[in-house]
Amino acid sequence: MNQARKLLLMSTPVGALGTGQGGGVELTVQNIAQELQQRGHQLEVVAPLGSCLKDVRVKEIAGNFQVAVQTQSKDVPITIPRNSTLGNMWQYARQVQTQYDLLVNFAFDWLPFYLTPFFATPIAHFISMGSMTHALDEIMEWTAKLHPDRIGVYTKSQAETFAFAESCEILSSAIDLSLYNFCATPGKSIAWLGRIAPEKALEDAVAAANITKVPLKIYGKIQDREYWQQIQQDFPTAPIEYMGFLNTESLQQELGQARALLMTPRWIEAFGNVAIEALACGVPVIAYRRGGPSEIVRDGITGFLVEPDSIPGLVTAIESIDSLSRIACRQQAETEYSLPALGDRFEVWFDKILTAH
Ligand code: HBI
Repeated sequence: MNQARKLLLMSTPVGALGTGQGGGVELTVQNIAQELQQRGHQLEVVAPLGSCLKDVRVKEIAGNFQVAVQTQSKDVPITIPRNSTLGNMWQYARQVQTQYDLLVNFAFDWLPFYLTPFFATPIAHFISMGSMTHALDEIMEWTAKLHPDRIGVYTKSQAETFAFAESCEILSSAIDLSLYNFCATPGKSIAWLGRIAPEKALEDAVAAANITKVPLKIYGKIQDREYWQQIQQDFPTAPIEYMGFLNTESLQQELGQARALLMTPRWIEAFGNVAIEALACGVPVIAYRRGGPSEIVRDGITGFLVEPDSIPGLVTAIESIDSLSRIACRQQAETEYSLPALGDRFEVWFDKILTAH
């Protein structure tokens, strides 16, 4: 970007940033804010009360959170609670908008899209998931038609879940690689990492461990307790161990010991941050050829892409994973998923918007 910009970043309104409630996009906001500030842009992040970001100014806004959209069905109407955090965030944005060159919305919610033409300052939207509900699809499509260059996504397969895929800017994702250490020699086990919930299909990874008898270490929050109980009942003798939800420091320490990371998404994962966390530690990724991970893994080089929902496919991949170079995994993370690489992609996007505006 040829000049420093003044940017107002509008957070997801489903929870306070820094608590993990915001899910994957929380990491994206932290990383992009840190990187853009590093490059001399002035920015402020508007986020729910209780939010905190490392080295970034946060304007905290009180109110009641939005319901997480992935808990809703496709035909739900738009709901906004009384004293809405989302509504309060955009009241504040309206008042301060003239102090900024660009507003960047990270909420997967109806209001910011609807407000886009009502604001004098241009609003760019980073969409953090694939298509979720009809009402949201409709307002996002309407916004994409009005301003074709204003929608950013993680991956092509995520964009293709929307009718406006062609007008999406593919921004991919990144992590702070300085927090992840390369591990050249793994232990005996493989790893699975993520929210323990049906859309993540942990049962397939457990089934593969049950067949190969390779120990499987499981990391992440138990989001759906019955689902987790059911898996343990269905596979009483599988060599699995639940390791809990670890912070980045201890997670990368453990993850680096894995011979491979298994990713078994049943839904179209918009990106799959856990894949680049594994690559950063030198761990090859075995993933279903579905959604974000299928655009991250270099098949046969930094992991294997498997026929979706095929447990025999997972088994075959596990049995040949030791043939891959762990250095190649770290190198892919450094080339494509570093914070500078992410900052470059966002600056190109912002330049396109601001020169067209
Ligand atoms: N739900 N309503 C709503 N709004 C969001 O911004 C949102 C969400 N669910 C999940 C989510 N954001 C993030 O965790 C995504 O990164 C998945």
